[in-house]
Amino acid sequence: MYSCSQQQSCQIDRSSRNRCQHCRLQKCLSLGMSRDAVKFGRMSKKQRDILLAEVQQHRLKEQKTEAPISPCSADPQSLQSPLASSPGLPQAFSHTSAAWSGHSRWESCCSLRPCTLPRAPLQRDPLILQPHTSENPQMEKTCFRDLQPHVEPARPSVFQRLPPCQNPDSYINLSSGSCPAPECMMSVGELDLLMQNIVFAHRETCQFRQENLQVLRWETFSQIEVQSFQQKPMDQMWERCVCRVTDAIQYIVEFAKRLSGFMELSANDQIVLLKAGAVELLLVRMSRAFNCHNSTIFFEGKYAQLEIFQSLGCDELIASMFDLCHSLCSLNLSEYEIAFFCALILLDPSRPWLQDKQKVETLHRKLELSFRHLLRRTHREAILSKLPQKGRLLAICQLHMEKLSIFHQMYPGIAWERFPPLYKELFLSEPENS
Ligand code: HC3
Repeated sequence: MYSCSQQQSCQIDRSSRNRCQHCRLQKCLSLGMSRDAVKFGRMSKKQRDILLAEVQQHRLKEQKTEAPISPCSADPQSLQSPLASSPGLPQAFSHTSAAWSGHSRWESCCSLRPCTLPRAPLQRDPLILQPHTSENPQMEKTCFRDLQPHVEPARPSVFQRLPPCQNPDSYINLSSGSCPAPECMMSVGELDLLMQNIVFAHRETCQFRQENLQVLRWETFSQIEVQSFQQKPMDQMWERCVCRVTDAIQYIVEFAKRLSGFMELSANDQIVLLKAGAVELLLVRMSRAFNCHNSTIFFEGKYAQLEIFQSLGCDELIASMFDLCHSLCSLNLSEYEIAFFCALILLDPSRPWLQDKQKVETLHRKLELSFRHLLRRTHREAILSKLPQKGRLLAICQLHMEKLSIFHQMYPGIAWERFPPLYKELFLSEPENS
């Protein structure tokens, strides 16, 4: 605690800054420095290094399961290797900011501040979500910002040579009759390059590494823990789940941003595709974190039985999500296949409100060719007819929207006041979200 011997109005500049600690502190705070920054500023380099090392150690412990978001590795074959973290990515994807501000891992997602997000996809500037970070005050001001693409744009000539070919019932076109063989349209090199892009994008943004999920898959909640979840008030459980879901969707946004061609779409089309595809991708990603032997899903550090979500009042929704996970798990999809399936769902040219449907069609067609090429090489073409149809994913998404709307009617105000901005932006309609 500092005090000022004058009238708390000392001039503070470079030469006089050490004369009055009270006024210096007040000036720092008034200029927007956080108390932590003020404190750290006063530490010696040695003290700061010790503290940073401690925080780093704490972070590593917390990251037991979480996959870092990292730059592309040169090894497309291995999805197993741990990757270094990427300096260019938003802090919300590391837990540094949570650690500094004293929040636990599970609190960090809700540190997103309210912000203005585009309500309608049309007529907006090119904006993409940036999560809030307490370390980067600039980021606090806006949620959607311009972003540079993470990947090289694909060569237009490759796209232009692809003929349109669509089957509305499936994410993958199975009618090979009207579609030329991939090799005729794209070189093997091009097909492989695209495959690498998809796989890297997935690997960098998958949130939890497969091997870590495997290690934890038998760690389930105890009966007492299950009961404690079940006794939680409905609104609290909703808020908690919505925060987790929003966290996962932020990783999906990052996945989209890395997909070749996505950042070259108009802002409108990026938003349309993300709004329409986010939950579908979440469902597919959910299957990675599902243990089909005991029907449990990874939730807040352990594997959760279906009953844990009882107080949400969404039994039918959760049951259909778990059912889908069972179906997907029975296909034994590799990380490559999951990556492709997600990319195909996201870049779906049949989404309503797309401005440049043709561009998305071309991207989708190219993805399809590359996916088929991979499946041919791995002798896995049989899975194509077994992947869930669009209608099944759509039905679950609609159920989610219905349940959200019921919750919103039951607890007017809660969704608006306590749900993260990204979730509101994606799932609450205009009048509710204004
Ligand atoms: C359990 C969960 C669905 C699965 C979500 C997963 C495991 C999906 C894969 C991501 O990489 C990680 C991840 C994070 C959050 C997990 C969700 C939290 C809550 C949700 C339940 C099924 C409840 C959903 C309820 C509601 C109404 C919000 O949709």
